[in-house]
Formats: sequence, structure tokens, C-alpha cells
Amino acid sequence: MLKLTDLRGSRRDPRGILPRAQLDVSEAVERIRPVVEAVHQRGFAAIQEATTRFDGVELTRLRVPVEAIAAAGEALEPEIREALLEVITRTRKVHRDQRRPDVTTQVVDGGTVTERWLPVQRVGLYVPGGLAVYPSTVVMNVVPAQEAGVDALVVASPPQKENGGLPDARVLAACALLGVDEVYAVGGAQAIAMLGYGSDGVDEGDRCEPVDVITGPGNIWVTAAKRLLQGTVGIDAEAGPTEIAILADETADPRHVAADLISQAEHDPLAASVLVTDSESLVAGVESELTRMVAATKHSQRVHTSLTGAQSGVVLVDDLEQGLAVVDAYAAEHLEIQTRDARQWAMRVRNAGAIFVGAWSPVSLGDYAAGSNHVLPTAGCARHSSGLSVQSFLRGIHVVEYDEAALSDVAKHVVTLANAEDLPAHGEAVKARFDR
Ligand code: HSO
Ligand code: ZN
Repeated sequence: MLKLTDLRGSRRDPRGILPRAQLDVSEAVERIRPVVEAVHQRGFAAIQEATTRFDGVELTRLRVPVEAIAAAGEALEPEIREALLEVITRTRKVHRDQRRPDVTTQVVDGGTVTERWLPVQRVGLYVPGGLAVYPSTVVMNVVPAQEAGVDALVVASPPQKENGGLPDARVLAACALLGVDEVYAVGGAQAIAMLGYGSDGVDEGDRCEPVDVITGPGNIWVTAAKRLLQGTVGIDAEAGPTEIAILADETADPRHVAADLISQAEHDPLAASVLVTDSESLVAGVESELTRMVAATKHSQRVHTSLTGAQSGVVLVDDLEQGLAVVDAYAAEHLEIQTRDARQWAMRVRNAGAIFVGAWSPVSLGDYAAGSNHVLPTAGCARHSSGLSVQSFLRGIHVVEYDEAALSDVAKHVVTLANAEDLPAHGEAVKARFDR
């Protein structure tokens, strides 16, 4: 079922040869630009038009009434409530530990630089709702923002026909459990534009004020809109269709490997599932498990499309050393290590959104209940970006404080460099303080 790439004996840079989704976000940016511009210029009316066109819903107001959020919280099945509360506790535990302290460096006597970490004031958290609904993503967005100390948190999620034009009831319930009461029933590129530029609503209470940072995963249109809005607002890493890479040797259980590949393929026909191994017998075992399991799984068609797509496959390598080079080049959103001495191999990985070590740490644990975040960089962005964290909602501000003697001591160097850059007024600003 999986396309085979045989890199054995090859010393080529694997980057260009690896299976990878061919998503053209730049082309999508051009397609959604008119929607984003319309929302910028015409606000509510343009959001209504886009919602009719893309979601098939007639939007009567942007904002979900707070009573509807509370009601969804109350109506939530007890089992789901219990699961979400446990997940919130674990996620909070991990993210609370991420908070960095302010640091003051005594550079010289009388001269300090303090790095002060300040939360952004207002954030927009996008929760997708396409092929699946994502109350877990509410948790993964909201908890780090709360732990960072963000003042105002806003959630946007697509309206669902089945829920009377409101976002999914479980998404609303997760908002209620987390104390988020500003929720907009808007999805897609129009939601990102609304968050970035703000929008009028049907009345004063229905306005959306612009946010400072937008985070959260989404489909290609959401990703494209985030790219377009970047600069107007801050965004997290581009989190597109999900990816799993598994580095495995002959000690891996083919059933686990197959199940984990399927678990992420289930998200999206464009999701990528890649197995990197030095074991032909593991490949044979995984293939036979896939044949059986894909036929039986609920979203069989979607999983099949994803696993057989150009973005998925098996990469055969000579040994785990080469395997490591391959997974580093791939820079997967999720990387599982199912090998002998898994922890040692995991320690050597350079590029991945998140790493899952050993037989008992599947990606789906991390998707929900490990405490780690599941909003992670895709499409190779793990080479330069991190997953969502408390840090995504903080800015480090340098606070500089020198006294007279400390400035005087370094004045000549400032003047020299200012002159060297042909910016003499910079030097004058220092000298002016000393020539009385
Ligand atoms: N695997 C997705 C997150 C998710 N899975 C949510 C299930 N629900 C992207 O990391
Ligand atoms: Zn998942």
C-alpha cells in the first residue's frame, strides 16, 4: 500500500527524494486574497457572504451567545467532560513549567539589561472543524495562552449546519470548561481575516476587535490566510495537514507501526504517513497489517487516500544511522522512534515538531493526553519553528538601564561605531550628555 523509496547504498541528500505533500500555499494565498481583503474592507457583510459560500450557513451574528457556550458545557457527556478535564490538567502542568523568568544581566557596574517576558494582550485561537471536530485543539491553544497570562482570549471555529450554525457543541463545551466566553462562529480564511483586522457585527455586542496573535491549525485556506496576515498580527508556525514519521527497526511491532500510521492518516486525505526503516521484514509485516486494518477502520477511504498518496510511503535505509539522517531531513511534525535503545536515538534527532519515544508513546497519546502540545509545525517547518507553547504568547522586552559612569565608560566605542556607520548623530546623542 505504501510507496517504497529505497535509499540503501545511496549517499545522496535525501531531501528532494522523500515523500512530501505538494501543497502550494502561495497559490492558495492568491485564491483567498480577495476574501481577506473583502473582510478587511466590508467586515460583517463580507464574512456573511464567505460563510454562505464556503460553509453553506447563513450567519445571523458573529459571536456565539455566552448562554449557548454555558449550555454546551452543561450538556456535555460526563465521559467527555472527565476526559477533557484530565487533559486540561496534564496540559496545564507541562505548559506552566514553560514560563520563563525575567532575567537581569549586570553587564558592567551601573549597567543592566533585563529581559522582561510580557504576554501579548489579545489572541485569536483557531479551532478547525472540517472532516473532524477538535475540542482537544481548544485545550492545546487555550492552555498555553492562559499560562502565558494573556488578557483576552478569543476562539473562532466554523459554524456547523448540524448545530444550528454554531460551532460544534463539544468545541463550545471545551471553551466553557476553560472559561473562554468570546467565541465566534466563523471559519476558514474569513475567520483569520476577522481576527486580524477586526470586524463590525450585527450590533455593538457582536463586534470582533482585532487580536495581536493568531494561533492554531487549519486547512490550506486557513494556513494561506495566516501567511497573508502575518505582520499585521503574529502567527504561530504554519500547521497544515498532519504528518507522522516513524523510525523503526526489526524490534518494532508491525501492528503498532501500522496503527500509528493509520491514526494520523485518518485526519485528512492529504495527511502524510512515512515509515523509515532498515528492516525489510518489518515492512512486510506492516504492509500485511495495513491491508487488514485499513479495510476495517472507520474512515477507510480517507485513510487509504492518504496512505497511497505521494506524501506517504516507506523509506528503506541501510541502517538506523542513515535512518536518522532521513528523519532529520524530513523534519516531521510527529516523529516516533520504535527501535532498540529508542531514547538514545531520540536524543540525537535534530528536526521534529515532537518526538515520541518507544513502544508506549504513540502520537495519539500526544494528540490528547500526554501533556505535550499538538499544534506543531508541518511541511518541514520543524527545521526552524517550534510547536505552540507558552512562549508563543510572550514577547521578550529588553529593558536597558545604565548610570552616568557606565555610559561614560563606553561612550567612546559608541562614537567610534556611529562614525564608522556614517551615523554621527548617534554618537552626538551620547556626547551631548557629557559636554557641559
Ligand atoms: N494530530 C493532530 C492533532 C489532533 N489529533 C487532534 C486528534 N485530535 C495534529 O497534531
Ligand atoms: Zn491526530
